[in-house]
Amino acid sequence: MLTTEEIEFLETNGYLNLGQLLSPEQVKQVNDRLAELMETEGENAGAELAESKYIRHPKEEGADRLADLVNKGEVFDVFYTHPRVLAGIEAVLGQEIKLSSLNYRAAKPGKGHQKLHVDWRNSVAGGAYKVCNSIWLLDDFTPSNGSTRIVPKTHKSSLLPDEAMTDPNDKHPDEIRIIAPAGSVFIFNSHVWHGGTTNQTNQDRRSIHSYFCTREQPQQIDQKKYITEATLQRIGEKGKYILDV
Ligand SMILES: O=C(O)CCC(=O)C(=O)O
Repeated sequence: MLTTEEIEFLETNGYLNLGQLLSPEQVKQVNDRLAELMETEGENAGAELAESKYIRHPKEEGADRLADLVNKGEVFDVFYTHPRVLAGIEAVLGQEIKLSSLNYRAAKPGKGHQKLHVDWRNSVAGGAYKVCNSIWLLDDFTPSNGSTRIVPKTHKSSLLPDEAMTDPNDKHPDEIRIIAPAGSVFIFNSHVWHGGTTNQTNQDRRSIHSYFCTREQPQQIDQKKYITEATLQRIGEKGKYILDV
């Protein structure tokens, strides 16, 4: 599913561009469904994150969030079953993986900046990685619309950004941006230093994070708690395994 060069690139740099895995029609379908959900959930959008013990910052001023997309439409099944994505996650975490959460994040105009961070409490310089993300671009990511920043190779650092930088809000000299057309998917090792940037345009910058963990970890969203009969009927044994339901 991944070439040797792709696996090596991911291992060395902590991220990998998997290319455009969604067609323009799929991107539109997904965006239409997300807009519908934002409308119907209103103030409650992202509420499942607040119910989780395993999310440190359930609310983010300046970003729209939706959570538990697993149970909000068939259109989201691909986000945790795509073979190239699973191969990328397995290249980082090993074979024993499961979905931790499937969430929407849109950086609002004028907002979206985050300090550089990792999604784990400490550095795991030895390479026993615990968590790995895939970010699905639902708009073209450009230098000005809040594209994600990553500091390549820092998944191997023994320091976290808070420890290594005077101010992790600052631009890092080695940081790169995820710049690619809508429909593209990037794997990033969640132990690599990364963060959102300010969206300087007047339109939302939309994405879905399909976030995985090793099998012994608790999930950010307890999939057993939220799983619906409709999802169970649809996703087959492989889907159930990935969700751990
Ligand atoms: O959406 C992005 O650009 C990155 C978001 C992120 O790193 C986070 O929410 O922890």
